[in-house]
Amino acid sequence: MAQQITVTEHLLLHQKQVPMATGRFTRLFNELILSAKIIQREVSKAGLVDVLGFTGDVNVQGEEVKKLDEFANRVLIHRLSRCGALCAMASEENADIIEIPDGLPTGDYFVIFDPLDGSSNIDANVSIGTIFSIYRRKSPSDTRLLASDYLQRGSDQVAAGYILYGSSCMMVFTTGDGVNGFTLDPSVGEFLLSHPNLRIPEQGNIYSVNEGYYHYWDKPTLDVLAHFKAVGMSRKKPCSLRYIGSLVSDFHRNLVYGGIFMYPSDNRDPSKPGGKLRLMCEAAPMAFIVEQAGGLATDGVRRILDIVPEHLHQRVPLFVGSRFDVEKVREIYTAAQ
Ligand code: AHM
Ligand code: MG
Repeated sequence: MAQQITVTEHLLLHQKQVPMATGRFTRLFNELILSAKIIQREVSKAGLVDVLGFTGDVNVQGEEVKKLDEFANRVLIHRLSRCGALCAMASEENADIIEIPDGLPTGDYFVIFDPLDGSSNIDANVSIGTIFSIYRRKSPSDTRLLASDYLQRGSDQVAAGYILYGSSCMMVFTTGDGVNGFTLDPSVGEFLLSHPNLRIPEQGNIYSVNEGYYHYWDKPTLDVLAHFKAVGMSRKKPCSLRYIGSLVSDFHRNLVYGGIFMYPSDNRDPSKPGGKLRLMCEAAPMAFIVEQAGGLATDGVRRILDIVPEHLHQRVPLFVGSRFDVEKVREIYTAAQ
């Protein structure tokens, strides 16, 4: 049996070693952990929607019951507002910055999250996830929050992680000192350290991409695909294609087995030249995690963690995973420039 260290114990031990970690950071994390448990409880009942009467229905208190992604968003906003560690927060579901309501204690951290990524998969009982990314504001606490306090490059993240609502519920995160995975033991209601010091294999045998968009891609992207399908590159056989269509699940599988997840830009919608995924609440946290696990993340040319966001919901092409595989992608795009 692995050591039974809870995620909270792990944070407290970690806090002793890392001077930047304060009690406030732990409080922020504790609210994330509690939110994850609450969201997991509802996600596990998703198949009972028609039986118990969920979305669109009016509950006994006369309130309309929210869809799961709206529910997850509300839980996170409610809990995190009260942790006393935040100057503000942002969500994939909200256009603007979410301020901490007057009267509640504040702090220096900023968190941005995707409350329930891959939620279009819920009805098919496919694994989905919550992604979070934490920064520390740069301007003094007693001054007005500036855009530069939250539009920070990914390499400035203090912590990032995800919760995977899968066959088990897992929380995987980094505070810049490696990556650890915790599995929720439902019998005790605690996340226990199950995957200490996760390392992604240097090269994988899996590529994950929505290949249905093939005809929307440019030549370098087609060359990238050809590379992963080719026989005898640096591998003996072509890579396997695995694509769930749920970033947290696809990313997590590749983290454990090795491989590359790709969401390139395409010409489907000229208003979204950067592909579909969002820099701040999807690409940057995954990039921080993968680099801490020994992998890489690029938009094709640039390191994801070096990109300074221009706005909260900026989109970016994403290639993230095993080091050699991502390096190959970068080589192909760079040569095409
Ligand atoms: P969402 O944030 O609206 O859920 O969209 C993000 C999801 C990711 O989980 C997944 O990688 C991607 O969208 C799948 O998109 P597509 O259906 O275009 O392949
Ligand atoms: Mg999302």
